[in-house]
Amino acid sequence: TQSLQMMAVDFGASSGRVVTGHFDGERLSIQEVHRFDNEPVQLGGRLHWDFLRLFHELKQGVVKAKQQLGRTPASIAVDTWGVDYGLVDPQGRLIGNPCHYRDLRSEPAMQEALKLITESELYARTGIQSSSINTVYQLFAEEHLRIDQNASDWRMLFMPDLFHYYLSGVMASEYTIASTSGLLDPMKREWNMPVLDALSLPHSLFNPIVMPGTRLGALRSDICGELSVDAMPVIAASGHDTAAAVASIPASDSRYAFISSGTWSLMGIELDEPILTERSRQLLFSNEGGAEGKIRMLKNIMGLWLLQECRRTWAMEGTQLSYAELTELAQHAPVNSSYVDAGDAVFLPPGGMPQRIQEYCRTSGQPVPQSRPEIIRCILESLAFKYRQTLSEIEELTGEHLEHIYMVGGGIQNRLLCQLTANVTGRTVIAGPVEATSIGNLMMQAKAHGEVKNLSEIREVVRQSFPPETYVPEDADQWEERYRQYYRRVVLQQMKN
Ligand code: ADP
Ligand code: LRH
Repeated sequence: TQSLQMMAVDFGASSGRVVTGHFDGERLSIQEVHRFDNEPVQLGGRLHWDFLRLFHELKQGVVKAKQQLGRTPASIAVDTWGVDYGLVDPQGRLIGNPCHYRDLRSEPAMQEALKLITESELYARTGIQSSSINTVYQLFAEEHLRIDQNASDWRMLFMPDLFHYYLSGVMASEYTIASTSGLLDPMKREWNMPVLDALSLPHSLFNPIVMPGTRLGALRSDICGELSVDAMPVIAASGHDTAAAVASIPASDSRYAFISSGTWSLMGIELDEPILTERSRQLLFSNEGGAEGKIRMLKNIMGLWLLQECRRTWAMEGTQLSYAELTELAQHAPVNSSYVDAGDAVFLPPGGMPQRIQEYCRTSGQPVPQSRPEIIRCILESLAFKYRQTLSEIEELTGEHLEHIYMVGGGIQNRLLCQLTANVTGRTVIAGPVEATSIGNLMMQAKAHGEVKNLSEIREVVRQSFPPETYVPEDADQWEERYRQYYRRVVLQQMKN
């Protein structure tokens, strides 16, 4: 084994970072060389990602990575959030800035698409939970793709594929990111032709699927010249951030649920085959693709988006608060007795989050949280209760008892949420690493270099390199009682509506 120095670019929905990784054959060490905000831009009535700015940040990261390592890294790979894409013409020009999955255009498109294929059929064919953010509905919203002749030779590239294309000149769709779209056959792990045809989506839009760990090509010579770096390999490691995070869970057994905690909370379990039943559809579980063809059966829960948006609103009102300060406020909040459903699509769009949370409590007949500490406390407890509900659904669907919960991602820096999760679920929470996504990205590159053989070796390396923190459940009886209160106020209430 040689010593391997690589770089990973991880674009999350709220921030991005560029990390170098040094793998000595047994352990991985990482260093963050560049971090930046990822702020969407509302323009002309549409919510966009600022792709050019993000590409600029990526290039800054390449320069800083070379500076830090003293040479060009052995390879580069990009991962991003799911479902979003850019369109390019035959000359490789980007057709507009990619739209944000929270843009409102896809909600009516979803309703239209479901007139052509039922939700049950779509789920049976793709195994993806019903949500307006899914690529399938976003593409359906782009009517010109179906009717405009000029669009007949355009190609669709998911965000990591789009970065990889502009880095290497190679067009491909990496399997894990493609698996978030609602356009794949989860059994064959290929584009789902009957679904494309039902919605008249042109086959020509779609690129070949490549498996995680595929070398796409070398860094383009113009970029090498611009940044003074060598033509390092560009690797489609694990394009979907959540898939990369799950690959680096430091577990040695399989009896666990995971929560990848960032803007979203993705809670689920790793399986060999998808679950495509009517029950898993009703419970809103997705079957996404993982490393080595594994299936990530998981649920998208609103996650810390609820807190991010409150923070943004309060900043616009003139109070800038760090995440540490927000958590501190919740720590000293009065006892909470109001909850929201952290899976409810009413929380999907940006704007006015504190008011939307208050409105949810009001219309569901609960006390309305007034102060900022009360609102934060309501968010964090609602997330923990949603995790417990989701855990029992996973156990129902798989027939397994899951002994512990692995939590990874930036959200585990909220230690209050980790402890609440342990208390409410009554399961031990094993938290870490914070940078699971970048680590998964780097270790999938190491695999492509032939330096580790498989997923269990990857997880062994992560275990040795980044010791996790354990949270033991406390006050079981009190939280059991509170969960019943949540169940009555949120879950049963919804069943009635
Ligand atoms: P994404 O990849 O989706 O952009 P991250 O994994 O970076 O998200 O996680 C971001 C979240 O982590 C924030 O919404 C915030 O709630 C939480 N977070 C970040 N830093 C801290 C901190 N110092 N204390 C508590 N929570 C934090
Ligand atoms: C988390 C994530 C998640 C969803 C969402 C759109 O960053 O990738 O798994 O796909 O973004």
